[in-house]
Amino acid sequence: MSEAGLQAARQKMIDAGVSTPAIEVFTRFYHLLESGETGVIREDTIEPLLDPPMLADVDITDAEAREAIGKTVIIKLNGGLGTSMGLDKAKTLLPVRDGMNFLDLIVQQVLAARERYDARLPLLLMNSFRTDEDTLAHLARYPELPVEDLPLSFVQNQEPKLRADDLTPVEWPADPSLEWCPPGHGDLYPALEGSGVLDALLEAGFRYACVSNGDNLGAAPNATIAGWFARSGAPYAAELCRRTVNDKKGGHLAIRKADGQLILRDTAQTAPEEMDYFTDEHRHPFFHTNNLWFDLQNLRDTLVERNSVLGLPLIRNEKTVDPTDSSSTPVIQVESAMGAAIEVFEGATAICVGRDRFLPVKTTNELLLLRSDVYNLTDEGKLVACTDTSPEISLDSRYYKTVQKFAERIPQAPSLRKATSFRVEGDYTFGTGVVVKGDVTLPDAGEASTVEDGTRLEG
Ligand code: UPG
Repeated sequence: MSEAGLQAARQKMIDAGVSTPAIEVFTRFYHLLESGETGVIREDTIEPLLDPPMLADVDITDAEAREAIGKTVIIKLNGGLGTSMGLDKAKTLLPVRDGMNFLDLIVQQVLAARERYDARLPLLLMNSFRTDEDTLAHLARYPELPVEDLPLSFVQNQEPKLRADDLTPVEWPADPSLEWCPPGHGDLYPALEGSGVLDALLEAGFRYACVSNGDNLGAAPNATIAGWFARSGAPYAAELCRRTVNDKKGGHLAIRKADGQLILRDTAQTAPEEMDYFTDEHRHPFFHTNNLWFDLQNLRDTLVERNSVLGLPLIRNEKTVDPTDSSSTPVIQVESAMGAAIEVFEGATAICVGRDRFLPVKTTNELLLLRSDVYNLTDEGKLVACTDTSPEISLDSRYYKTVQKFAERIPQAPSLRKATSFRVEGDYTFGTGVVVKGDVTLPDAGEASTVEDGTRLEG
């Protein structure tokens, strides 16, 4: 039955024009799924990673840094739609500061680094079929951005969602587009290869890639890390940050007991009853930022040697075919994380960087912080924190979860520089010039209320 399922899925991908590397990667995952593999990494099979090298200890000459950044390409993951914030287009099109969105700030960072280091430094976006058009339309306002003949984007693959009961490709005539899903950001490697971009970069003389999430404005081009990576000779490196009590989401690296291999464990690979270990910042003190470096030549050699299949661990994602309808057909989406490549490159390493390299926007809580005076925007497009610790923000998800509701109620961010925590419970609309100091909670008044212009909230 499932052999027929695999053939049907492969045929569906061939008919849709999906590239051969992506079909081969999918096929391997399909076999793993069939064999009962869940992808879960148990706590008793790993040791915590406790002593990664520190960026602060790195001593690189200016010449080394310049040489390495001169051979680097910046890649941003931009396939996601920001659905958790109610968006139906690329999250990077969302305005962040002074009328500029994530893309504008990313471009500003890249152009500034080009000038500072006299580097070619191409910017490449990994888009999905949903984000490519809008993103490229926006980038058209930067005619100076393209480098030589390199494209500004490549589009990631799509794969069939599989029926949970018999692993055949699901059929959903009501909306056939829902029969497909993106294979997660582990698709970066087959997408780079299948699109021809990997070869184009090597031909143009580039050697290193720095990849990061499009919604992480902290991951600006960094010549010191490029220099460290080049000097290390490692095929691959992950940037980590020291964890705080608020860092509950995202993955962490660990050492596999069986063979001493450094591996990534993401949330989706953790059993629900072991989430307490996963989120314990004392047990696993560093988290994985998803800022990665790899050697393009080594990647290409490895892909050729392994017939396009890197062999990343499987992430088995159980959903329903229509994510908005929990009674629709249950499906399995086979996915992988790009950071899991740490276990497939021999000699892969990691480095602990400053918190300034990790400024993700997953929720409107984080968007509020970036829009506030906690951060200064430099003319190189970087957001620099002007406080030692950021206030903890918690906006009532009933009224602020989607960007639309959030923007209606908080058109201008209050001053949060002197705040330690800011909780909003209930439906408040904020005027201009509001200042928050100390620990402030606005309790649910049971009705829509207004915080008048210039109000000082002190706790
Ligand atoms: N994305 C794609 N294509 C996909 C899936 C995601 O481009 O098929 C993009 C998405 O737009 C976003 C980025 O990938 O910019 C990251 O995705 P997201 O879902 O926000 O993060 P997670 O996959 O949950 O976690 C990643 C790493 C994890 C790390 C965390 C840091 O897997 O190890 O701790 O990022 O934010």
